[in-house]
Amino acid sequence: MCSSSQTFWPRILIRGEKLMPCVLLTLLGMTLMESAQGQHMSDDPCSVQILVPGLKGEPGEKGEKGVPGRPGRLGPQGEMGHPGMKGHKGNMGHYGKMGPSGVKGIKGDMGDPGPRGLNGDPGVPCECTPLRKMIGEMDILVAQLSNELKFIKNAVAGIKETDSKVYLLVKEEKRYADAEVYCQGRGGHLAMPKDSGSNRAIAGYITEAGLSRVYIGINDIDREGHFTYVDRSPMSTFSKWREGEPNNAYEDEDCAELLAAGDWTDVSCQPTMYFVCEFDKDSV
Ligand SMILES: [Ca+2]
Ligand SMILES: [Ca+2]
Repeated sequence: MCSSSQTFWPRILIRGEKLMPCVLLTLLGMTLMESAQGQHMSDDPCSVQILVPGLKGEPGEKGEKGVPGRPGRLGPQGEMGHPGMKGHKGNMGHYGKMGPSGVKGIKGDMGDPGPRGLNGDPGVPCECTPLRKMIGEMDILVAQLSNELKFIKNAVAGIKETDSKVYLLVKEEKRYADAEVYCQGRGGHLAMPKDSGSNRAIAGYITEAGLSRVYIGINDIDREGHFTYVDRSPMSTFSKWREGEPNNAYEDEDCAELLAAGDWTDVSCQPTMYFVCEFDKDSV
């Protein structure tokens, strides 16, 4: 087995330089053990290959500075830095799409008149004069018919009659003279009550209509204080003056009104009020 100790050295050297201190320690240990235990070494020289640490030696001299090491691993990501300064304003971008239509605006002022147009073609001569005359006559007829229709409506609405008279309440406010003209235009006069029966009929008429007074056909226009009927017939047997009337108040009362109660009073002829016409039954 001692022959193996002679091949031991080359094998250890092949493993590398790091084994050299161990080999040296081994040789040192062998030397020490050979001096102390020479008998054992001679019996089994191969067993001393076991590396046994020796006593700690004296510190060696400081070696020279080694070569720089390799770069270390990549470090962790750093924190976000502070914002930099504001950059310059960029160039203007492209125009966007057209937006939706807005609300309709307020109508503007009228514009200036345009230029005068060309003259039109000459018209066809027509016989217009007779037509215009006919149209004018028709307008007059329509106006008359309208008045007649109003009169008939009034009559149908509630005409009053006695044995010999027909009374019509006209709900159109007129002055005394105009009221008489109206009644005459229809063949009558303002109402002339010549007895209590007719006076009561007229008074009931205006009461039913909800009125308080109407003109009747009595006046002293021709001679102050001398009352006659509007057809100039004398007041001979019947009168229905209210107590204290006629009084010619303000020296301006020459016409007469009939109150709803049936009494008469003299009043001015100028105020406008409703009135009652009378017609002879023979003429209606
Ligand atoms: Ca009078
Ligand atoms: Ca009076």
